[in-house]
Amino acid sequence: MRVSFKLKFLFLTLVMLAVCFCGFSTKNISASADSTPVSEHGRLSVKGSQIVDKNGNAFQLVGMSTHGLAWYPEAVSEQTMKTLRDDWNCNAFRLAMYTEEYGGYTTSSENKNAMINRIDNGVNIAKKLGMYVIIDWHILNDNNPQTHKSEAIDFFKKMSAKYKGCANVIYEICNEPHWVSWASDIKPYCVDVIKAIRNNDPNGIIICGSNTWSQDIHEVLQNPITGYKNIAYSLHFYANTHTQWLRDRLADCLDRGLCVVVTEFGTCDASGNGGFNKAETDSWMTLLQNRKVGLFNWSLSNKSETASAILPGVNLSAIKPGESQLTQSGKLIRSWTRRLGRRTGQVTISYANTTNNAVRIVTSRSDADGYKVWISASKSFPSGSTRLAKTYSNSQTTVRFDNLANRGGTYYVKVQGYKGYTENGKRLYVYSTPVVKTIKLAPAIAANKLKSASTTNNSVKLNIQKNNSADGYKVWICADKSFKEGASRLIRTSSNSAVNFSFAGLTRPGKSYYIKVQTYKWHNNGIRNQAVYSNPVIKKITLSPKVANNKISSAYVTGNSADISIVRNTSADGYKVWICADKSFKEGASRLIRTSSNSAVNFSFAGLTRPGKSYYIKVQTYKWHNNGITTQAVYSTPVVKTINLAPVIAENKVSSLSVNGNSVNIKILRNSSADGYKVWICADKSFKEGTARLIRTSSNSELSFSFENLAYSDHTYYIKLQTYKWHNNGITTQAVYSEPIITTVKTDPSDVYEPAA
Ligand code: IDC
Repeated sequence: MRVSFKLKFLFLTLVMLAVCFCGFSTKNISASADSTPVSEHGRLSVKGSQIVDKNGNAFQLVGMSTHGLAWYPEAVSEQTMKTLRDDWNCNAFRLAMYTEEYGGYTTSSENKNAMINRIDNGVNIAKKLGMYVIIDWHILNDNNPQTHKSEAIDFFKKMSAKYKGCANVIYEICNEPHWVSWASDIKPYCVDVIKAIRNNDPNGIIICGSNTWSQDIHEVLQNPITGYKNIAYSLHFYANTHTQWLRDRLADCLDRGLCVVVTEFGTCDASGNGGFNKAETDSWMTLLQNRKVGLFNWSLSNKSETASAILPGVNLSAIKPGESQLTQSGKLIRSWTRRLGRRTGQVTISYANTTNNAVRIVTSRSDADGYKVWISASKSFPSGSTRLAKTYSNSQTTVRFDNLANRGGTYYVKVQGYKGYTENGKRLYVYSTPVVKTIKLAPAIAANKLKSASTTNNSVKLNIQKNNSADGYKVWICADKSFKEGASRLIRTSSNSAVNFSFAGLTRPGKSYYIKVQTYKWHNNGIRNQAVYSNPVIKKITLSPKVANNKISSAYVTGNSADISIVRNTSADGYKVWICADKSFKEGASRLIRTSSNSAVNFSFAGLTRPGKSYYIKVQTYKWHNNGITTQAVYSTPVVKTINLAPVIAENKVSSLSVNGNSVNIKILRNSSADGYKVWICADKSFKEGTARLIRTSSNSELSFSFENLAYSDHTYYIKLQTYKWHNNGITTQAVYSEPIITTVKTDPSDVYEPAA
């Protein structure tokens, strides 16, 4: 059993692999087809110094910041953002909406409306692509956030009312305050804006700026905003201006529990132009990678300045995958985002099937190099008692754990997709967010038993044992042991009380079939509702042979009896013959004679009560047959015939007798409905053949009978008279007789013998 099951599984796996390799390419599967950063990670939140995803796992935001939405709105296009997502591995982008500079939000009501439209457009694209998006209130010239506080509150009220349910959106409420005080300017501003947002949106992450162009996060640490959850702080750096001292500050603040996001950084001077510095940028990126700090590079524009990622003249709304349209800064940033944002696509358990000691898991398919599936009886997956199965291609999504110790018990299964890459000669892996599910092994279902079977030459009736805890049974019949679909027939019940199964119309009389019985029960394994089966019980069943019809060969009836003779069938084990006044042959109303040998072919029914009337005779030949389960009788098709009992023939009478020596002359009365008469004479009452003499007429008008030269003189002779009539009893034409009338006559003594003249 075990071996064949394993072989079957191996075979299935090979077939599946073959299908995968022949049917379609396993390459070029975009994770985006099924899952997106937001569909995988859901609503983000702040946990200590870390941004975490919906599962509580550390999550690093990786993306680009737009330049000012007023300058370069065309960068916010679906095509460009899709390139960032799928080629750059960005999971987020930032919408920088200047407040004062060049067409900024506060500069006119026209500009304000234009900005709101561009933010909405950006959020819609983020939603469509499943990317996170920062709505950035980009103060800069307006160094003190208090300057436009009421506009900021109004703006964020609108945004939070609109996007409160949207997991994509992150609010950044003051880009870069400077020359002000954290405690008395920035913090109070932030608290007021936070209040406004929280009135609508209780959960969205809010990022606050700090003094000195968002570098003074250490001041925040002394005096953080309290009473609100999901608050983070921004740190901005430009790699050629802000170096190790600012990295040390970041590391220190993180160590002390401040949640920091680098919502803006450049690879160059703080001016945004000149001083491209790869080495410092790499040092920063390494720190951010190690600490999983979110990062947004300035900027997604084609302006001719060092910070721009895109070459001048390139159409910003249609950035293509690859490096060809990128500046040196863009190339460096892309090389980092491709590493940091690398993902496998979310993997989960899409199907599970259990037995009482094994489970087969099918994971969803993603852009992974393979899948790892752990199983453990403990949710903590302790290394000693956890088993791991790994696949090596993204199309190989099935793993199986056999021989689990806790039969019918509960297990935990953890699933992750993985993808390998090489960095600095080292092989590294990125994993999808682990998904843990509870799996309940199937209960054991007791095997069922075939209790009895009865066959005909083209049908089988089965009776199985009832299993009160089952949800139903499956019973198959097949001419061979394969039970292949198409070649086998199946009856499935949906209740445990249906225990009788009939297969009719089978085509091989006298031949063997196989019956498979399984009991099943519905079982929720944690992933789906599945049927659990007992071990199959397979039995061979042999259809009955055809038993030839029998024939009634002759019948003889009287007015109250019927004698039936049938043709002998030498291969039979006996016969059953019924008689009944009607065709029902109901028990009680019919009489049955059963023989137990094929040589008893004569059947007599006496004491019938309806002379001259019809009865029905049914004849069946039977044979004992062991069908594999039960020994049963097999019958021929019944043959039913009508039989007519004899009518009553009136007795006749001798009207005169005359004796002449040793001769007797008899006259009888005529019976006009008879077909003739029989008259015997005998020296004794025996009327034995040989000793009796008989005269038979064949018409009812011959009424005179002479017996001459009787052997004994002076002797009392017996005369028997019977009237007869031809009668078709349904099977045979026979004579029917009246009751015999016996009279006596005495021959003359020899001395009074008068010889004939
Ligand atoms: C710069 C742009 C530049 C634009 C200028 C407007 O790169 O094209 O003319 O703003 O004032 C920041 C700011 C960001 C700056 C950037 C570079 O947040 O708006 O963009 N920078 O100076 N802080 C530090 C550097």
